[in-house]
Amino acid sequence: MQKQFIVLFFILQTSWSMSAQNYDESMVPSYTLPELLIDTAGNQVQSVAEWENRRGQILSLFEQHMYGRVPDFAYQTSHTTRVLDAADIAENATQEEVTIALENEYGQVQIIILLTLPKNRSGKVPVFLGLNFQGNQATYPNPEITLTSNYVIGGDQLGIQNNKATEESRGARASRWPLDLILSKGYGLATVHCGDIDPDFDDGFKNGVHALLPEAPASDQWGTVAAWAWGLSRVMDYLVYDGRIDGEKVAVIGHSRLGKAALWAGAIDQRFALVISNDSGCGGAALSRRQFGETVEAINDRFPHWFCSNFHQYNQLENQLPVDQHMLMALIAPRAVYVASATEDQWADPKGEYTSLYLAGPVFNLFGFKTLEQDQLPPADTPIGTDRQAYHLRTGKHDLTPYDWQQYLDFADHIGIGR
Ligand code: GTR
Repeated sequence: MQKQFIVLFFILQTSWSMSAQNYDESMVPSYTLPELLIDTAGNQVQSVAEWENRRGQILSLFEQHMYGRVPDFAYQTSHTTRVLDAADIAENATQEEVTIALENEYGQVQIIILLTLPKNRSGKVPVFLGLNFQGNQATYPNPEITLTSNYVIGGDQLGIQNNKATEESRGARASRWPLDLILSKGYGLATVHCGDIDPDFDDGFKNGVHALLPEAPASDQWGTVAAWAWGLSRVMDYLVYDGRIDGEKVAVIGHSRLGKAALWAGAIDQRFALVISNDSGCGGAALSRRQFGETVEAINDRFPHWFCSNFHQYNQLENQLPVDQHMLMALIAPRAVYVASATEDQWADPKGEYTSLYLAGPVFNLFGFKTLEQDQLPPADTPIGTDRQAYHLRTGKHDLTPYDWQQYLDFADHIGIGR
């Protein structure tokens, strides 16, 4: 009886919160985006040098009002490597776990990188780096991979019980990480469980990397998305150090909330050569001002820990945000950015995701790159792109699929990362 009541409550609550969302294009309010190329002094940005200055201004605005800046703190870092047998791919690849330990007087955080590198290429290896949701063991069915002991989201069908990964979770998310395809194209894959960096629940910032600081973040300091992005940079520190890897050819990729983190990591850390947002939606690639699908209020209500607390001031006040997501795309220039959406993922607002990518064009243009020609969302399953910006709308649901990967790998080849 009690269970039925809980289920009913959940359905009512879900349908209530969904019905409060807009999925009707004609209901998108009229909006004016903040100017990308007019700096805070009111001057038009006309050169790369002027853009570098403007870039700094935009980065600070995102830090202060949305993702939160990383506070200064000291810690020591070290790493250890454990080579895995990886019997079924051993002919073509090596697989290992590299554990990065970050430590200070307040605690220790261990970030375990599952690193798989192809054997079939000479020279340094280009690598895709992406956080995963359910633990490294869920990305590939190798029984030697450490079963994460950190908090995971997901249910029985993924082998997760009470936010703990069980043996059943091994390989449960392998479809999101098509290792054979990635390796066959000559790329390596580095993946890390996001919960190693910051477990994805609202605990007042007492766990994950936040626990290396004595105080909870101030209103303009990092939430969980910024912590994940910071963690991606710590993994990047390792990748550029590892002599087998080409540190100039690392693509950072993320799906959904982890796509938000990939974009923010790519914006802050200019070492990433390619930044890939898969279905990242609100707080990721989608323009906030469209208020289509997930809104600022909806995301802050359900995930109060993702962004800095200043961002909560913009619930239902998107028009007052000093930034919008086309500016996030522009921060990645002149490096490459790929945005992808899915037809059945209206919650993430495919049109808003494409539009922000398109509107960043003038900054890529400053660097001498062509801009995307069409301002309208392209038809499904028709990837489009320039040498620095690319997009596709996949038929189907909110997910990261081999089709998506195929496009990312092709684009990485196109821009020369695979060479
Ligand atoms: C949803 C959330 C989205 C997206 C997604 C995910 O519940 O509203 O912003 O991040 O989760 O990460 O799968």
